[in-house]
Amino acid sequence: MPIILPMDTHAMDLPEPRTGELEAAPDAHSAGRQQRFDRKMEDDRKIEPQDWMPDAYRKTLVRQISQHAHSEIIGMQPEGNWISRAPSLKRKAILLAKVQDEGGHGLYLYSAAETLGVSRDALLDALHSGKAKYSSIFNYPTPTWSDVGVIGWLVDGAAIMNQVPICRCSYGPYARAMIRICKEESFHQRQGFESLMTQMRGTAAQREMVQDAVNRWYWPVLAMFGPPDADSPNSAQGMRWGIKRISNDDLRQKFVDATVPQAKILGVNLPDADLKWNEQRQHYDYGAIDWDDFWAVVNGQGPCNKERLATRVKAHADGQWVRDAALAHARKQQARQLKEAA
Ligand code: BYC
Repeated sequence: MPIILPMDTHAMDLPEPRTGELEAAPDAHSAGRQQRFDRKMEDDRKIEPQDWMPDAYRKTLVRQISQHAHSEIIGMQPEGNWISRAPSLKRKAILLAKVQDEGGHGLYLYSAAETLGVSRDALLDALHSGKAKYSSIFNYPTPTWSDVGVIGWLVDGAAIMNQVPICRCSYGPYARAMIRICKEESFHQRQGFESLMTQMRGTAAQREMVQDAVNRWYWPVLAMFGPPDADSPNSAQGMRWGIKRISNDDLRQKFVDATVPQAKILGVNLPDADLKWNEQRQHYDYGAIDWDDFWAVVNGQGPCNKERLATRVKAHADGQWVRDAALAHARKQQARQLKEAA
């Protein structure tokens, strides 16, 4: 993936260096920058785009924020599929707004990634060529209206669990983007739950439809938190850098603990025969996740990977005229302003 790194702008937020510092050997200078960065990490202070940061920190953030942005815009598809078939005007308006919110989240996140010196075009190229990852969860189909409610309840519920801690991420632009995103995700989760509650108060066929959707989404949602901590290559460093605050397994456990009582209120069964309260741990025990299935989906073999990517590439190509028109308009305006100023 072509990443354009900005020049070192550390000096921009520092007082003029003293002569001694100017004459210091380059390695002493880099050690000083590293020390200042490490001190910020220890003090739990934010890193901002103009601050010096190690290359590996920058690359990790570009990886995570861009994957997150891609997930948001690909995530518009499974539900977008139902906008024209929503059962009422009210549900249609809610769904339209939700899918637009997801698009908006993608835009804040691409902007946050751009502050790290990578261009949006390069990020989108990586997505469209299949090089970049996006969340496994969006490669599953949405055959019924209940799938839309279950995405709101479980997928957005898992997203909030994962994303609230990112509001405290050490990188300022990512942390700030997450605050608004989490508020919106929280609303999405509630609307999903409310839609399912309505369906559960309906006919036996509607209740069956909800249960069937829960059966299909529950395990992929648990896997969505990422591999077990012991098999998570990026976790340890991500935690040291304050990018990741809570581990994959701990978030998964928090999610299971929060979901069980909600499932009871809804009146649905979670499809896990091993799900049981553990008095000693004060948590629910849960069954084994099929990690082979998870990796197959991550690596392109899920039920909808090809369709999701093809739809995304087509939407980008179909939107070319809009980008061209916006650019032409901006150029015209700029030329007019220059003429007026002359
Ligand atoms: N799917 O070492 P690990 C949303 C990859 S949007 C695919 O634990 P890390 C929503 C991982 O990238 C949901 N790949 O990594 C939108 C890594 O591969 P690379 C997206 C996954 O980064 C619309 C490898 O596995 N949320 O919620 O420490 C509507 C090893 O993993 C997945 C975010 O992106 C997966 N599920 O932890 C509704 C949140 N899991 O990159 C909802 C921000 C892992 O080394 N991201 N992988 O090749 C994160 O919090 C972290 O990046 C993750 C992974 C927890 C996802």
